[in-house]
Amino acid sequence: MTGYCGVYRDVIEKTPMKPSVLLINPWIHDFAAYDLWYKPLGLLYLASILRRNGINVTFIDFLEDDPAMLFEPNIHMGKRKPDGDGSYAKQKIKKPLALKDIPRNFYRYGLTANILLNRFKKIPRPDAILISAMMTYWYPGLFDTISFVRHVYPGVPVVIGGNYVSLCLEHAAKSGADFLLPGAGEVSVPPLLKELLKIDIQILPDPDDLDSYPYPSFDLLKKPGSLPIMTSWGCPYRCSYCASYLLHPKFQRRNPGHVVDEIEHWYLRYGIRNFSFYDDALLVDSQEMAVPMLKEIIKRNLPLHFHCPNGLHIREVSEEIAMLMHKAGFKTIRFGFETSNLLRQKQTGAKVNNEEFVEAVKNLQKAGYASDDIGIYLLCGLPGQPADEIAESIRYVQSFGARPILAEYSPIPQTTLWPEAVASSPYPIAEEPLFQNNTLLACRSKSLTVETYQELKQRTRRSHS
Ligand code: B12
Ligand code: SF4
Repeated sequence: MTGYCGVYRDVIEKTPMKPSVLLINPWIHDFAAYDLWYKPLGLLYLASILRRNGINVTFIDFLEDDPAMLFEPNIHMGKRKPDGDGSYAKQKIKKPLALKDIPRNFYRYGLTANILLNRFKKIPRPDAILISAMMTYWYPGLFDTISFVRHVYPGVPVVIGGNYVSLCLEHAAKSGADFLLPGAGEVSVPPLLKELLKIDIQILPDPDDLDSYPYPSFDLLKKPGSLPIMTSWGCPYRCSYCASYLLHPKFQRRNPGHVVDEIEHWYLRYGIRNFSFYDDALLVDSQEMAVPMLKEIIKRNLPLHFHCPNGLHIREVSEEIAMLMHKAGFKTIRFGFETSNLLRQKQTGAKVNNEEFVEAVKNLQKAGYASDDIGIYLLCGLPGQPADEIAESIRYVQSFGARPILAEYSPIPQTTLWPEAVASSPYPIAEEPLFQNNTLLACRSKSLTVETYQELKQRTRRSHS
């Protein structure tokens, strides 16, 4: 715990006429965290739905940038790049006991308690607090956020949701929150708030029709350098290491024209020129979404940059898609290839094979992408995966003139690969989500030593043959 106990008495307690709900994007506690165009999109969708129903919504982003952080003690300031990605401000903190033997520093990413208290002073006392949780192994930042808001607003109900709650419900019971809501917040939050606040919530989106959703409340973000756009939820594939279908059991899409309308809206309203896509399957069945969407962006002549840090489906990259992506302004392109090993491709879900990879890279090069632009994620540290396989995959990707990027395997509860992950790990990954941190390579085989891993990382930086 940090030194914020007791100071909550300063917080102004105003009671507004309308019910008021505070949404919080919590601290991250981790060895490393980099902001790859990340925004708490789920929370901001919830904000719009609540506002539509006359609820007063306030939002505090614990990860926001603030120049006042310069005057806080022991802070490493974050740096933002022109495209909107960048590093968060961070403060070294004590490692959780479970990680005491890991020889790396541990940090709290985000604003200090001092600065946050000033923010809390400026908002009305909420009737309920909703906090979002993303990575399973980020729960210490969430738990600390909960203790913090409990001190600021004793007696106000705290509700948590998001991926951690959906994937580790039992563990989340230790969080100290009053309500745990796994799954889609837009389905679970309205009935709870109706009951808690004794209010009427009637205007709801249809969870089976993404076009019925309001735009996220991006006006709550402080001067965003970039914004995320969702075109779909879920994925039709079932890769054994992935949680997509657990979080969104149905693959659903918006109308591509509506997506471009939204992009244009944020460009015209706030001058946003950088957009990220978080979709799990943006390019799948490209005639349904990617092709019409890209053509429309080009037709409207929007001077924008798009970033896809979350891995696109490389098998979908036809000559047409590659040209359209390049022309529409897709700047950061990352693809999930994972391995060049045929057997592992088949065992983990067969989302792509080597021929499809080679064809797609050729199409991207032809469209004008340089080798360094074509980022290819390779999974590293899967249960039973020998270091040689990763080395061979790096060589393979480089030999076709693309850039390999290692994605360290994070074991995720409830996925198909989970039982094998639990069996292969020397850590109690099922009892302690901290060991699901990708940094730990918790399921790596014997041949993938720390030195070998460092060496493989070095190889990914070498120039391409
Ligand atoms: C965007 C994203 C990223 C980005 C941004 C992260 C960043 N640090 O900048 C990038 C690409 C960089 C990334 C990286 C990684 N990611 Co990632 N990422 C995602 C992704 C695709 C989308 C999350 C999202 O915003 N969804 C959209 C919004 C609308 O949904 P949402 O916020 O979840 O909100 C909904 C519900 O959760 C709920 N809800 C949300 N908040 C609240 C609050 C309340 C109170 C309630 C009731 C409900 C609720 O309602 C919302 C609406 O339905 C998810 C997959 C997914 N489909 O969720 C993976 C995911 C979270 N990532 C995952 C992984 C494995 C990783 C990596 C480890 C991959 C790797 N090996 O390198 C790294 C780790 C990076 C790090 N340390 O930061 C895993 C989870 C791992 C874990 N153990 O938790 C996921 C689930 C991917 C998967 N398919 O398995 N990631
Ligand atoms: S294709 Fe990608 S998003 Fe879909 S299940 Fe596989 S890894 Fe997950």
